[in-house]
Amino acid sequence: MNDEVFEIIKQEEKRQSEGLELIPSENYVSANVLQAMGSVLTNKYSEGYPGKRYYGGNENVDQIETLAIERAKQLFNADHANVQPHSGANANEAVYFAWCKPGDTILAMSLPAGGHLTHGSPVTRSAKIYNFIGYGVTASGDIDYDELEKLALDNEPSLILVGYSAFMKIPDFGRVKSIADKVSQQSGHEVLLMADMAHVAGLIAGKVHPNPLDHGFQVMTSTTHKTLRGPRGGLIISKGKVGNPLKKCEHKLENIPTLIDRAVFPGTQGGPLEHIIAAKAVAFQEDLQPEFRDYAARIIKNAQTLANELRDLGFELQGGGTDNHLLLVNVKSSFGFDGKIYEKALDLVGLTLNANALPTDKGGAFRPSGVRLGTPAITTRGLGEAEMKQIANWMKRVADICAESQEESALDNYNEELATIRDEVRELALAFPVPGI
Ligand code: DSN
Repeated sequence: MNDEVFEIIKQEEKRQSEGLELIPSENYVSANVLQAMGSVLTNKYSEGYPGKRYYGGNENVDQIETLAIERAKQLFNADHANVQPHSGANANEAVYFAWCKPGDTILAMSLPAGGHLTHGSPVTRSAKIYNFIGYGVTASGDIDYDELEKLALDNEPSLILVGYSAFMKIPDFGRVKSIADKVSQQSGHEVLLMADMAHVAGLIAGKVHPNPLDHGFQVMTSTTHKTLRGPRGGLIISKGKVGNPLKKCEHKLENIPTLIDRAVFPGTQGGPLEHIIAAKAVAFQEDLQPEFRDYAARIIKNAQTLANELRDLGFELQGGGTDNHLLLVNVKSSFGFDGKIYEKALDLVGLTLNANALPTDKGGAFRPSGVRLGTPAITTRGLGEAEMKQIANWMKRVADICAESQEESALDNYNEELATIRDEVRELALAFPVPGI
């Protein structure tokens, strides 16, 4: 094949192999997951659900989607799974659409506190349809449950959402359930409890993190490409009665699985991506194996080792450390420079992470005080305690360079030092091959 696209893909394989991926929402899939994604299933239209399609020729697709659904249910102890959302954003949008009317109130963690864009950021479509109210975190980095309760009782939301993309604690799902019960009693309406566990779904599947569905939540959304180590895509699982998605059903919590099916298709999406659904099925089977539990436990161990090392080297960590896969580092308070210059300098040495605002940042999305990093991807490659110490050490050497240069443009003056670190990172990275390459 001589299309230049394949040359660029080769360059990306090299970038991934020679660097270390510290973005907490990224991971590496297996060769089998890659193979399923690159299959002829992409040729097929299959609007509808297994056994209930609007096109012929779906006898194989039906079997694949059914496998994906059954495996997802088994992974999360759920009554129902919808494996069709093209992304986590689509999954969230479908749940809002399934349960809320325009103007309804949704209570969710605010973006600066660690929530996600799709949880009510004013720039999103959902925020123009629903009335989002944001709760925050305490100084210690945990959810501010007292504030959540007050906001819930004052505003009587239709939906309470626990979910985040920059939060390092384990949510108290039981406490949120009891708040939802109080709102229901006070308002007389049912409150949907939704958890967006995109970041930690693999930890839940690996049984090292509580499952919100075991603590009174009815719905959990996720992406499938983060800790679940599947293809880029979305997933919705739920508890309740599973009905016929082609027929209307009453707006009741017990019908949430069917309301969700109807909200995904035809509510918010068209034809499902069956090649991606096949890859989800393959990944879910991998996630059901005992080795995956070991992987999930190692993600947390590596994150905590990295946190301890960084703390010892003078990095100030939001919330003091981590209980999951993710760390937020306040580089501004630690060393005086912002997250953007640090992200850039680390990129130059082959350590990829992202600048991230901290709950205390005031509108600092473009020059945030922090960086966000995590261990799912490097744990997949087999890095362990010794390598976490090495990464912390490189991060400190790069931090020293940033502290001296202060400006991104001045990093050029440190090319030699950065190149030395780059060579060291490359050597270690190549000793831990990327799966599927
Ligand atoms: N972009 C993902 C993350 O990095 O957390 C969430 O959508």
